[in-house]
Amino acid sequence: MSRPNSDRAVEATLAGLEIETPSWGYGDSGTRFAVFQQAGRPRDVFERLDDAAEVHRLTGAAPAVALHFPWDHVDDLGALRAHAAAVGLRIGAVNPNLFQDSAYMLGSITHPDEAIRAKAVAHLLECVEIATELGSTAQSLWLADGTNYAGQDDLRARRRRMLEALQEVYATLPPEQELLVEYKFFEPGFYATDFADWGSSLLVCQKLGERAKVLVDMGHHAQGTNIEQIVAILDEEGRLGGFHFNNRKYADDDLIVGSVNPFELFLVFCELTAAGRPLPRLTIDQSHNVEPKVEAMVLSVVNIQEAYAKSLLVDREALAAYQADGDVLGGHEVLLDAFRTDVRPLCARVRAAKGAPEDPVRALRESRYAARIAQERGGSVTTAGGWGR
Ligand code: LRH
Ligand code: MN
Repeated sequence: MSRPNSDRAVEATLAGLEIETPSWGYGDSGTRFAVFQQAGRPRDVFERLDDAAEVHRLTGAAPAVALHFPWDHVDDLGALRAHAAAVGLRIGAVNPNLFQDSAYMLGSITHPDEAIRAKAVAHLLECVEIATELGSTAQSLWLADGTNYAGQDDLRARRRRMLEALQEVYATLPPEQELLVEYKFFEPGFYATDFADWGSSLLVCQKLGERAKVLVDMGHHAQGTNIEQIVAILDEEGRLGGFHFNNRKYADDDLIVGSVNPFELFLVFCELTAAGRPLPRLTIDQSHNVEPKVEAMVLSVVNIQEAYAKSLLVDREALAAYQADGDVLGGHEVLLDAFRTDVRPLCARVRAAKGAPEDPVRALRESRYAARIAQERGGSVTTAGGWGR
């Protein structure tokens, strides 16, 4: 099958790929059963930025870091912003945290108690300030809000409370910031989740304003959900604000993006590149419970680079022609042709042109970065967290 886009054109487009890695992907993470600490784990947000800078050095495609507050809290935000710049990074989306404070057991901005809602709004307003000081242009909001039993709360009243609170926050959003609303179909809510699906997020975004958009986390859908179709719909509505890339086999597993279903990731990028519009904010959101964290992040960026490169190889004219002819498998085979193309040499050339190693994972292993930071950062590793501890 012919190649519509020359490799040179694909390389030029691929060189523009910019991914945000999550500060929390470098630190301790685990399941409700245990959190296994790893040697060399970053001791603070500055060292998390150092690890993120190493991922950018090795891939040439990860120039930003998403932060989470209060996990990344520091007294001197100026020093944090300066450190990011010093290691060649910028601050990506700011993620508020309304899911750990005990006050939010029954909800945050959906809580029946007005005082609790006011506390939650205060945190959201603080995060808007933090983003301004850090030069961040996005609030990335995920609410754990939900209920566990039918009748536990009035589902409509919760939605009204949520909307009222978000309207108050949106009204303070400086023009350079957007609000990304992430949904998740369950957990920690096991009966109802207030932002359970793309529709519930989209409807609220449309009520808030133009700079409110939906964030799609790959692990937040029921089994069998067609995520690339959701991408197409949100993109057509101009409300596709961003992604949290990861992969799952069962639930919100937060595994390495593309490690379970690389074809799905490719199809998501086929939709992202279908309209020729600029890509939305692309953020990785993973928890590396047993795998080496920096290597996991490097492999994740490589998997995204390759999925994007393959989507840029799709013969769009042939695809449209087969679709117009009702040729059921013609279009599918056009996609398979691009998906089955080995884009590793192309991606290696793009990296080399940006001064990054052609094979980032091998370069990381040969650099013995993990051994060096384990040496430098010392620190005993104990099994922390989890039930009964
Ligand atoms: C919730 C979520 C959300 C983050 C958290 C770390 O499952 O995807 O995006 O705040 O993980
Ligand atoms: Mn997420």
